[in-house]
Amino acid sequence: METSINSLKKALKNADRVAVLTGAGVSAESGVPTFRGADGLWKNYRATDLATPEAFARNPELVWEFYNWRRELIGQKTCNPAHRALAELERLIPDFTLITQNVDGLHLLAGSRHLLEIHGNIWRARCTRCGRETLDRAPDMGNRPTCAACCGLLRPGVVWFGESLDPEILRQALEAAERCRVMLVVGTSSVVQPAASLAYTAKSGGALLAEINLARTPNSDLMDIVLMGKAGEILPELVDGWT
Ligand code: BV8
Ligand code: ZN
Repeated sequence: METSINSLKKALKNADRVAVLTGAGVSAESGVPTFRGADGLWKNYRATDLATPEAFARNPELVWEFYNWRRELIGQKTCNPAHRALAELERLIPDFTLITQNVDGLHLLAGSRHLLEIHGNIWRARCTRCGRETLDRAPDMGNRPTCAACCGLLRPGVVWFGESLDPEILRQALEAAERCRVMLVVGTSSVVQPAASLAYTAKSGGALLAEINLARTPNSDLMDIVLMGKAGEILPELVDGWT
């Protein structure tokens, strides 16, 4: 009897174009807190107070305190077998696109290159006056960091709730979802839009859909294959013994 993981492995091997959507669950085994799980960030903090443009306009120091705390925490974490397996998959598949909602930068550290960070990156900061963007791995940016070029107030280089995603990045993500033959949806609760709709885009493009998660999600019924378990255990199994 063919197991689900073997049929997914076969589908991946026969696919010339693959797209993967990841969420906080792929960084969970690195010790990066997720958003909506038991110890999720949004359990202890109100996203509307900390991850919206209104919150930043109201109290930029508080928002920077939140992001400096997360930079301090994430800065001590390294990538885990899930990140590394996805970097390996990129090397094995001719046309591979990794679309991530995560802002922790761990996919880049693991070696992923065909990467779309659709919610931005916590290590980037953008000037609210001249738009200049910098990459800075210092854990603490201070609570009112300013632009070296124009002294404008810097903001975290992430996409907040109520903000549109970068149109070019979103276009590339939609194109990858439309064209792929297989889409993996890994470690996301599939509640945040428009990311969660990428699975529908792939489905309507005729792709085989597989979900890897500890629990079912609102998109589980859309999937051809649902693998329940840890991303850090299932993804390496998919690439083991590939050739
Ligand atoms: C926008 C960056 C246009 C900041 C984030 C349509 C319908 C309904 C609502 C909306 C809609 N369109 C827009 C909205 C509003 C909103 C939205 O989707 N709200 C939801 C919550 C209802 N969307 C937006 O505002 C987006 N903008 O659409 O622009 C627009 C413009 C103006 C007005 C309206 C619309 C922007 C969304 C981006 C927000 N920014 N992050 C920061 O991080 O600080 S979102 C945040 O959630 C993170 O990026 C995170 O990645 C993302 C999604 O969460 P997940 O990654 O899924 O994490 P979560 O904790 O939820 O789940 C973890 C999963 O992993 C779980 O399923 C768990 O079981 C699993 N897991 C855990 N451990 C493991 C595991 N799986 C495997 N292995 C493990 N070991
Ligand atoms: Zn500036």
